Amino acid sequence: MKTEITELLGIEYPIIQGGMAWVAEYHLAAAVSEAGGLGIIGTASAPADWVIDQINKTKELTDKPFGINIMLMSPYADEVAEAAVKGGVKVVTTGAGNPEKYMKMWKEAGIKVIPVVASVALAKRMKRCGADAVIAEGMESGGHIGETTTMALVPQVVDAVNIPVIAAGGIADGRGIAAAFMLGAKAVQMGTRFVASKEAQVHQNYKNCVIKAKDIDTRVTGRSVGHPVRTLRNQLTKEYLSLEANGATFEELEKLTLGGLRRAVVDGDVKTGSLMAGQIAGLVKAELSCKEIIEKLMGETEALLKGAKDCE
Ligand code: TUI
Repeated sequence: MKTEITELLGIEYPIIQGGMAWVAEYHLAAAVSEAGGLGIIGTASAPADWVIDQINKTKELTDKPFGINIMLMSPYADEVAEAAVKGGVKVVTTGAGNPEKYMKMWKEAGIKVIPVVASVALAKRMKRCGADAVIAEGMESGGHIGETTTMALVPQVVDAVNIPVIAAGGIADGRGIAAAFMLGAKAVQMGTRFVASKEAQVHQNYKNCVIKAKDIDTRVTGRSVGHPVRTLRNQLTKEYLSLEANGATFEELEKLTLGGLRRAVVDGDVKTGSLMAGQIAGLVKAELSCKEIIEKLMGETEALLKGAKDCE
């Protein structure tokens, strides 16, 4: 399936895997790229040597394009931004901030730069400083989120910039992908659906929580400290939200979430771990391989888009 994004990135299908902290390591990234999407290594708060190692391991598993996501709140963001160049990655996505200061370096290295934006203002700014595309991510997403929904954000970003827009947040099947195309997106980014994939090196307890989740099972913590994060509800979110309601300080709240992703992903501690997932978790019913996910979803999408054409 050809779109401006598949052409830009040299991939088969317009599906990009989210650069999820702790979850998006090389096995997952390579599996998504091998299946024809764009796999992404989520560098989160890791140092450059870990990132270089992950890039090398991904290259051992696939010859296809893949990218890395740089989490701009990371204390290692500067060295990881340089590691993208040294490691010869083709695509960089960014999250949780404004990547402007790295743009010149990445463009000179021939890297395709695709920032995640949560507003029209940042999308316009990214376009002006040379972004190749933007990912418009709605607040349905898991992890660190903005304020606006995918349905409202995507068409407004599409109208504001003349570079391709990738839709993210609340997409996990062919209906979501087809809807994103109707809003003007040229590809989608999905995270939650790939958390529950066979290749994700995520503790089975966490995957089972995604598979069992219902529509109303996510919570947003951290609004009071300016870092809203969406996760599946559990003991951690209950305690956090109650502390937040009682005016706890940043330090008190941090104590609860410190190491929370590791507890979820590595230890399978689904009570006190941070089970990042989007609102669409309720739609994820089974653990499939990345190839099965991509082929199933593209089949659904093509059928829906053909149906829409036949009605014209
Ligand atoms: O970055 C994400 N999602 C993430 S990052 C992350 S790591 C983390 N771990 C624990 C606590 C907090 C974070 C987990 N999930 N998504 C991309 C994204 N970027 N969503 C929203 C934004 C965003 C928001 C505001 C990007 C830019 C922005 O404004 C920047 C500016 O300067 O205007």
